[in-house]
Amino acid sequence: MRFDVVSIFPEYLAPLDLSLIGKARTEGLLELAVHDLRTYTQDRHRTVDDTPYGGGAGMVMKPEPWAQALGDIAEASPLAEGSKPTLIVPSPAGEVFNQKLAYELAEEDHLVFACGRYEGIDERVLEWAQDAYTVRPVSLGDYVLNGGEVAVLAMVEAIGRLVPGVVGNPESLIEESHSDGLLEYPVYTKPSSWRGREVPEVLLSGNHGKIAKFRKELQLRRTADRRPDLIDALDVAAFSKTDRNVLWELGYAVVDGKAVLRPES
Ligand code: JBK
Repeated sequence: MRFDVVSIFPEYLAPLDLSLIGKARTEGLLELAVHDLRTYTQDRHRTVDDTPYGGGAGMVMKPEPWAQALGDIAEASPLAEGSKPTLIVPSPAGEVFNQKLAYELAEEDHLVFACGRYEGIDERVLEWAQDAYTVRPVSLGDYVLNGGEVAVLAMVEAIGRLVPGVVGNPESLIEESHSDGLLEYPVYTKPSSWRGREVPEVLLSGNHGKIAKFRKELQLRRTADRRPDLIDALDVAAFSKTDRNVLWELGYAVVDGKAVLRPES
């Protein structure tokens, strides 16, 4: 898998030299190049922004440096003639990034990330780029960042770790993919008694059936508490009687395979 990242702050991407992703690059599992957008400018001041047509606060990224950068990167793509690299444009106006999209993008062989700063990139760049790229504006979530770089760090890590061989122990990937739409259960390690706090006794019992049941109940409880949106999305028809009973205790009834809050709760 090849990644190209274009940014006016290439040093921002330095963490990608570290840890899991850095090791995968050293081992040749991932190729990653960071390009400084300013090297694609033509003027003495290496200008990348200008004032917005129609008015408004802030500046907009000029189209031509982007066309030069993205044109060069598309030309150098390792993909066969006739298949397009995917251009990911981090933007609060994009589709929301999630694990499903991470899996989908991990199947691609060439991903290019365009990091905007200021109020964003001239919209015509995204239209023009569709000739050479599959263009996808993608958002990390509903909050304001100063630019796309931090979003790219998160997406490259989430996608890169799904590439075969990048995560040393593939068991950890399998466990996540089985996470069935619920938040993870809490974890504990030694000592079993720490500053007056005990590890739940069942986890010391060696009874794997009881442990699995305990963990599933905690998953359901914390999901209902912290992420009720995930409860709404569950396919409860596939749930065991035990899990349905936990949902009932948490105030949900099952209607047409969906968990719905009981009116009286
Ligand atoms: C945001 O990916 N994002 O979520 C993102 C990218 C660039 C600027 C932003 O404010 N939220």
